[in-house]
Amino acid sequence: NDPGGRPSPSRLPVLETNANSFCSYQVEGSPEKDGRGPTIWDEFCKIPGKIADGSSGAVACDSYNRTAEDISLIKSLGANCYRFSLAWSRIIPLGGRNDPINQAGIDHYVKFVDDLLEAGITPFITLLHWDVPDALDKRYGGLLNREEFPLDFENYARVVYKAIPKCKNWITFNEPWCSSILGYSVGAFAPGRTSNRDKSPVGDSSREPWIVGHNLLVAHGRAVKVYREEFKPTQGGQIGITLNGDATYPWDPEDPADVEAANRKIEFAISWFADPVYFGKYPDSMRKQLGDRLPEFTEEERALVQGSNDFYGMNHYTANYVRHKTGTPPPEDYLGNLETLFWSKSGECIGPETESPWLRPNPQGFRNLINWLSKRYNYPPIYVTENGTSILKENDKPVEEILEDTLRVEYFDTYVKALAKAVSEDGCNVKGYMAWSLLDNFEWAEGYVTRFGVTYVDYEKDQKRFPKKSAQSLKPLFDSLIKKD
Ligand code: PNW
Repeated sequence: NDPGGRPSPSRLPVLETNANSFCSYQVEGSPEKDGRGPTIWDEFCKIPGKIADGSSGAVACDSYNRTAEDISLIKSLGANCYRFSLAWSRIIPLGGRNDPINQAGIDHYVKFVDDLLEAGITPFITLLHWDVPDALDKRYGGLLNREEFPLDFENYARVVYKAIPKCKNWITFNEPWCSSILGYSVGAFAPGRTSNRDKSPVGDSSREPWIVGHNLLVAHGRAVKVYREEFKPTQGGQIGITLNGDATYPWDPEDPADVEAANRKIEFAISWFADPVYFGKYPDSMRKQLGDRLPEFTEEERALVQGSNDFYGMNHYTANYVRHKTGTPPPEDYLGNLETLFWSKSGECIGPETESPWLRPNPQGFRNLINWLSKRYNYPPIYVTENGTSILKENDKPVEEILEDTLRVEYFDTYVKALAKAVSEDGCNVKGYMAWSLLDNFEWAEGYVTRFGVTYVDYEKDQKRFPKKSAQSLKPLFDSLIKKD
């Protein structure tokens, strides 16, 4: 493939992986073991009313103590790659560049990577999947601090690259949109800041999400620069950022205002981060709507951020119909709501209900969005780093029924086939696919009620794992699609 250019359509020789994805706080448990420091999620879970079932990640899947068992599980499902995140506060418990390094935390992850490689599984490491060390939040406002946060993240990244040279695939951040919007506008995720007076802690949602997004971009740029200058020449790996984003359909495809709103919705979710990474600037639609509430890149920051992806990490779950609105939106309202989202129109529903209020399956949307990204960013290599679904009331069913997760089997079947078409018919450059997720786990504000796993975890009985039907479906699905020479 001509790097950056549109490759000629082919029969999926590109999909290296059938794999699974994970985040430290959602699976590890053991929040104090081996010297781990507290994170903003440990603190957030203590606030009454923040987590649906009043739970936390304190035990979760107990994965910190079951690495051997989990690696055998991954292997038994035929996956050849595993994405997981590190807990920064296990490596530098207080987080900062002048704080002590915790060798026990490093040793744990070094061994985990060694064991994965031994089992023939390629590790993809996410440096930060939302669980910011709490000490940094208390010390200087964490992600809100434009001077300190990027430097501390750069230092942490350097410590990790040095300690784990065998890992060749790095993701700086998972879903900065969620950290910014859910953490500093909606208030549903840690640290939960919001302008909504019915909730606390109180923040300024008219500005904070855009500042946090900006700081995450600059921190990403710094971590990439360090990797490229100090480690890539000898280690030879690749690095990128993972962004989430839903597909959109204009409510009325004949109405240019709806078409524009559908596009703007993607720009506010994805291009907010991807345009600076690929083009060195924020989208015009955002500047127009947010004015000076959206920070400006200094020349130094722009140079750090532009060109900072070796690949595009894509997390994707759902789609929406989008209808435009007019008027001046309140500044605290994160999208400025110049659009309204719908699940159905004229009796036609975008997809079946799931346990997640924000998720309805629509596989055609996946293909459309892969094409949208490929065209806008000139056919970059894409790794799908998360894709999957919850199932309506799955948690209320008897275990035998949970294990027969037909809707999830169908979700993967239709989504992966849509992805295969984006590659073989549309010429998109998708390199790998990772399902979300290997195990049922701590689903953030939804607690343990919502299950995304291809493996059932019995939280009542010692975290025992039982693969669901979907767990067995992925390997045959990929075998049927990947071209063998
Ligand atoms: C992703 N939304 O999060 C995360 O990367 C995972 O940690 C998470 O478990 C998974 O999706 C399933 O939820 C999202 O409200 C959470 O739009 C919420 C939203 C989007 C992504």
